[in-house]
Amino acid sequence: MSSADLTSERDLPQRDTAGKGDLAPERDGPRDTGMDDASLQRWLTQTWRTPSGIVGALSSVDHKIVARRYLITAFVFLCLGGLNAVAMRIQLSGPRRGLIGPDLYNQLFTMHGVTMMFLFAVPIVQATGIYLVPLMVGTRNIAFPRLNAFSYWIYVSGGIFAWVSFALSMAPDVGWFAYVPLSGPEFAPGKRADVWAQMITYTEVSSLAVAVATIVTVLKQRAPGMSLDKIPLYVWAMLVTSFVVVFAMPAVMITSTFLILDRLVGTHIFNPAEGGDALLFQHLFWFFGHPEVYIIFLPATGMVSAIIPAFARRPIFGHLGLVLSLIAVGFLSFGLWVHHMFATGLPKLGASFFTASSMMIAIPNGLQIFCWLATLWDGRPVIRTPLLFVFGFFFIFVIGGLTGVMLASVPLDLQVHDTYFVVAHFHYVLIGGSVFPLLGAAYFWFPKITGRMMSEALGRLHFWLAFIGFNAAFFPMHIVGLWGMPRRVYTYPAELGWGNINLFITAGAALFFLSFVLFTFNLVHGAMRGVPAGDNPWDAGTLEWATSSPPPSYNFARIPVVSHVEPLWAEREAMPVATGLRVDARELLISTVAEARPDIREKSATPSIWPLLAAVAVGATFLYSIFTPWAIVWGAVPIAVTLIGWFWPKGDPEDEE
Ligand code: HEM
Ligand SMILES: [Cu+2]
Repeated sequence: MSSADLTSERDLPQRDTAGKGDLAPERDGPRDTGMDDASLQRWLTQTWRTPSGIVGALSSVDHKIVARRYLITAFVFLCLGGLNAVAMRIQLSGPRRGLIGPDLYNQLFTMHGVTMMFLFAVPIVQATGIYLVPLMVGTRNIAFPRLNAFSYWIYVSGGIFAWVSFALSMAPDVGWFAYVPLSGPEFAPGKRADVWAQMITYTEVSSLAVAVATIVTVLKQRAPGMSLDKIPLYVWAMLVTSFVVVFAMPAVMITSTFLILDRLVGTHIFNPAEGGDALLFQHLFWFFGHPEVYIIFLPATGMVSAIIPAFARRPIFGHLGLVLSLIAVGFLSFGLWVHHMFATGLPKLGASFFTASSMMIAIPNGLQIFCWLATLWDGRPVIRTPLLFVFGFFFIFVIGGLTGVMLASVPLDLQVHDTYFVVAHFHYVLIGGSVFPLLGAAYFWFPKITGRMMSEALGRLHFWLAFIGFNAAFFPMHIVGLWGMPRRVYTYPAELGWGNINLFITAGAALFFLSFVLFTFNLVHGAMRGVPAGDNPWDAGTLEWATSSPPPSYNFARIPVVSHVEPLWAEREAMPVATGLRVDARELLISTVAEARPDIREKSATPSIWPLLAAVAVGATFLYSIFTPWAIVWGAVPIAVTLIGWFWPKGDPEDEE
């Protein structure tokens, strides 16, 4: 094994965390220079282990453990949101069904939208990133591991908060975007809209935390040699997505905070009668809401860009073009929000501008599809389940994109606004653009997470059930939408003749749901009984496949040195490695932003229970704040206590004589 010893050229300084001035070399513990594999692994296992026991499990800061929890939780929310959808579809399967009344129906579609967008789609793409990004850039943990653990606790408690309120029949019933004045103090008495507002602000804290950790991991913790042009596309996608999160999420948090202020404190921010502005709500909301679609979609394109080369057996065509289109989509996604507001009567010039920009975003998206097809065309594709889901994505997403271009034209939008045509469009985009790639990614990276393979035969069956079920459920919605069936109605009269087609839609939805039952079986069966996978079952080229499956707590015994986009394809025999990190303390290699030259050695946080306690304090404060604004004052005390515990300076025992 060749080794680029970092210590030989220039000994990397260690960041002094205890504020004791320059560390004397003798206080610097053992380093992995020249150590044999067995003792190196023994040291690292000891240093990076998560403590045992229940408290140990709750204090874990290992990005893989946090990510696994995130993934499982998000999947549970997908199933819950899916159950809501099935309930709605049963009610709509024929005219004048008396199963679900209007009140419950309002809660059902609101909870469905809220769950899918805030508790499933965004968290699951971020969770995938938490798992994969540190492995793909060749580092031992994510940046800010305690913040990362904190974000999970925030997310799961926010989700439980929403679903408990649903169980208590207190769930929001104002739609996932909760427009004022419908959600304002006048038309939404009770606590429902408050639950919406606080739950959104609260869970988006977790999304921001993950975004910040991802950005720093990608920019500062890349393996030596992984300059900007050698970053895998999936990692690029997560980097761009994280920036979009950082700029978009605060907009929705401001919206929901303004709403709760109007409701609880009596401000009139959205009340035109008192000088406020109701349309401001929609502008703020959609300044987040449109980029939100890309927060879900960009990581999915990154997944597609990882799956295609692995199965086409060649590097991706147009790497640079794909990076540039990711960045372009990230930027452009902020310029389109008004296309959700065409029906509000905007000035003509403004509407034309947003029509043009909405159509423009089809260009970088088209370029991406072109590069993927070129890669497949030129390669020797082996068709396995992950690639099947990518094909499904092409088909469904292109239809969704076409109806999107249709909707970007104002006259058409005005006709079909608030009909099932729109419901069909956004499910084509969301499910085609995100759920199908995610399913492909699940089959693709499952072996890296569990060390076992999922069944290929069941995978194919799953794909066909999902593909047929999906199209049967959602394609006819375009048609009933054009016939005029409005969305968000709990029933319709028989005379309109919408009964048969709705029955067909419901059957399709049932088939689609069934495909997820099969998928769940395949997941559980694969995790317990699947064939052992080995390190690199697909013979793929990026760094996550360089370590064992599942990876050890320290990810890599020796930090790889990178000189290609697909280092494993370039260095078939032996990968060069960097040495020089301490083995008795959690040290990471920090590198320069552009060229990824090793720069400094830095400590990574140790396990701690404080992130969990801090999340409990923040959660209690938010929960209490739907009853009284004073909660913010009292809640500040426990939050401060837990943050002090979290950041309490602790000398590194190895550093002290
Ligand atoms: C089993 C699959 C699904 C079915 C059968 C389904 C069905 C439906 C139906 C019937 C509605 C319209 C309710 C109404 O307007 O009366 C709806 C709304 C919605 N769906 Fe889905 N859906 C599914 C999956 C998803 C997924 C995976 C997402 C997101 C990733 C999603 C996001 C939404 C959103 C945001 C709304 C709007 C909610 C609102 O109007 O407040 N759905 N869905
Ligand atoms: Cu949009």
